[in-house]
Amino acid sequence: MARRDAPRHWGKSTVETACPLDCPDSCSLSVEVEEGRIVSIDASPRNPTTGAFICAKVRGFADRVYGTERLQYPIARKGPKGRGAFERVSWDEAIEQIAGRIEATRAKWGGEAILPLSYGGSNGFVSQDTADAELFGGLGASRMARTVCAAATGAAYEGLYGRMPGVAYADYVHAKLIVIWGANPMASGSHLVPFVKEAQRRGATLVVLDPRRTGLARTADLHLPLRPGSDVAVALSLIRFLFDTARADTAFLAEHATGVERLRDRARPWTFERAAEVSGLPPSALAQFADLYASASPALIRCGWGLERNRNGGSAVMAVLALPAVAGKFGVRGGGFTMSNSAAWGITKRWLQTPEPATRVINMNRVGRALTELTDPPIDVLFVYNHNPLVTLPDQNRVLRGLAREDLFTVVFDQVMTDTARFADLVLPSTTFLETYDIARGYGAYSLQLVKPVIEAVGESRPNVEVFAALGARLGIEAAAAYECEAEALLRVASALPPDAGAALLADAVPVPPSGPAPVQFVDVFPLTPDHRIHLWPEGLVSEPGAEPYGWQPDPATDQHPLCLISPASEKTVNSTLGELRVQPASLYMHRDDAAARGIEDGDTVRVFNALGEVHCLVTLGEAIAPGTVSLPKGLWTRSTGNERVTTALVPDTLTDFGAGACFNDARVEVRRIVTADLEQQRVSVWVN
Ligand SMILES: Nc1nc2c(c(=O)[nH]1)N[C@H]1C(S)=C(S)[C@@H](COP(=O)(O)OP(=O)(O)OC[C@H]3O[C@@H](n4cnc5c(=O)[nH]c(N)nc54)[C@H](O)[C@@H]3O)O[C@H]1N2
Ligand SMILES: Nc1nc2c(c(=O)[nH]1)N[C@H]1C(S)=C(S)[C@@H](COP(=O)(O)OP(=O)(O)OC[C@H]3O[C@@H](n4cnc5c(=O)[nH]c(N)nc54)[C@H](O)[C@@H]3O)O[C@H]1N2
Ligand SMILES: [Mo]
Repeated sequence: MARRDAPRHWGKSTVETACPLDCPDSCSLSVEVEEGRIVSIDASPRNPTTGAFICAKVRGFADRVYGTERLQYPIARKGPKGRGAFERVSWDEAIEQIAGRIEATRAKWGGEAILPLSYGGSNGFVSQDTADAELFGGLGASRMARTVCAAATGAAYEGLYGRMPGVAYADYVHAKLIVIWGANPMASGSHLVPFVKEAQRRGATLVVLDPRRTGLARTADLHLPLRPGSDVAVALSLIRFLFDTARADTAFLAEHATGVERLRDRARPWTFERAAEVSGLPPSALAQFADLYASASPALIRCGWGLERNRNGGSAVMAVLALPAVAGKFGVRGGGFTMSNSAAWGITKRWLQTPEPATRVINMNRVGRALTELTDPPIDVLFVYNHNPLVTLPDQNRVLRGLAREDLFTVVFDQVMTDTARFADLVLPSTTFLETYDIARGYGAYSLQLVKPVIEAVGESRPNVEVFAALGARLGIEAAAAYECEAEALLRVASALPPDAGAALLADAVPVPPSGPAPVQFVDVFPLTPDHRIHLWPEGLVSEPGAEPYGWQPDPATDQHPLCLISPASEKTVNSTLGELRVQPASLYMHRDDAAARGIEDGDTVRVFNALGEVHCLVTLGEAIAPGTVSLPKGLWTRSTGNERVTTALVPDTLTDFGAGACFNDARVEVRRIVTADLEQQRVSVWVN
């Protein structure tokens, strides 16, 4: 196998690269290297949107690169599954073992008994969907529906607008009203924040819809702490108001939209009073919001992902994205909306040679079921990469039962010894983005950038393409074997990008998307639907049985489990990436009144539970959350709690109304104080045996 040309930096040098981690911003980075080691990582002024600062996570990323948990060489399981005992093997032995098992599995069950399990949110275009896709496609493996995130938002956005590009961060300064709806940019995409603050300095009004009083909510003119899952009701009550008070832009709708009457019908029952009942907000606050939105121009909505992660997620996003159309907010700089800008580059994976096989598709939100229930054929080989399913997928206990199967052959390919890796038969060490080439694309900020190796690969870690190419060579899958090294993979991908973008990237410049750096919606960009109109009643979406656009399904709370548990992004990790560096034990955030009703005090150890599982953790009390809602971060590692379970142990594997997405925020729980305090004493080994 060809090894990549690692750069050698003698003495001190600064390397310009970019961050591919799963975040809307995708920062440019300047990395200082001395004697081949990373000395510092900071913002690079190359990219004006992210040039002033970067997050603490990436500034400290060298702690992962050189950390004690970093995987240095391949290891093979010794002893029972999940026990965590491994012994070192060579790369050749590891490749041989995997290939041998894949051949045996295919002979016995056929290719569908192999399941590649990846998500790749923190991967660019080189380290995901290149040699890996060719390999698993060529093997006729089961396919993965990558629905853990942005499935409902994606369905709604695609359905209404064909993913028309959104308002650029820099244009937020022109808005007179900014609505931050189900997003927490201070944690999850911080380069939007300075533009929002500048708009506020220039007199803009800020409205935040979030069950938590987030950093931006604290500075907002109006904070609406709605009940999670009630956004569709709130947005439809505004739409009803706009039509009923003749403030809907009927001329714009007639020219640019279809399905107007059907939307109006769905909005009709949603008076402010009814939306108030469902959302827990006062009707007067809804009326105030509606009036602010109808009156202001330019008015801008930043739609996030918090509102999608429940049974009504698709309809909620449809209703929120319909608002600027109904209210006639497009056509001015600083007006309209931003959702995900990932489609703005028009990139399709043209570099792939193997057509996707027509094999069965497994929804990743139900991997626990796939591993424990499928028989025709069962999953016999599981190949996990670019993903940490044991902590990030719904219904952790079911995923755990699947991973604990002694007969399942599991490969985990990662940078560090994750919770998932503990259940592997073989663990393979991968490079980080500071050791490889990749192409990073922002999905908030408009950026597409080259990621470059800054240091040599640590230990025996290898980039994804090399490993999948080696397996391809061994298994006779030519299209995978053709990726000789990652530099070659980079050229292959870059030459299949839209020509301007590919050329700019290879010249190490920062390309501009086809729609320009700051498009005005309905001036520079129009819906990418076939007829270039807004489909307010989107047809043909993947929907759960019985789901209709702008539908509302009641809250799943019960008397036994009345509290709504949400699990937003935290400043400490990117999903579970960097969770190994978390030092504080996890803490549930709870409203003081909910705690008082249960005799819980600040700093207590609590049991958060429902029918699916339980989590033991600390509790922090305050008033920065709607009563009835509690919050525990996503992306925790099992060591951060007292019983080796994380938030996902409480999350049902039900699906969103549209897009078959995850319902992380449909977890309903009860919370009780654990009397014998002390997290450490609670730490019992509950994995297996
Ligand atoms: N630091 C950091 N940054 C990240 C990530 C990370 O893990 N850490 N993750 C990245 C990824 S993968 C993604 S998808 C994005 C997500 O970025 P965001 O869209 O910001 O997503 P969340 O943090 O899930 O939720 C945002 C807010 O929605 C609120 N919320 C929860 N339920 C509801 C609801 O039903 N309605 C409304 N209106 N609000 C609700 C939460 O309280 C939270 O403050 O962030 C990315 N950026
Ligand atoms: N409770 C709860 N859980 C959630 C959510 C929630 O709202 N609530 N939201 C979810 C969301 S928004 C998302 S996007 C998912 C994401 O969930 P995951 O896809 O599991 O993302 P990460 O936890 O970051 O895990 C990615 C793993 O890939 C590894 N990796 C990174 N680069 C490479 C590489 O080049 N090669 C290899 N081989 N490995 C690499 C990293 O080290 C890391 O362990 O989590 C979801 N989980
Ligand atoms: Mo995500």
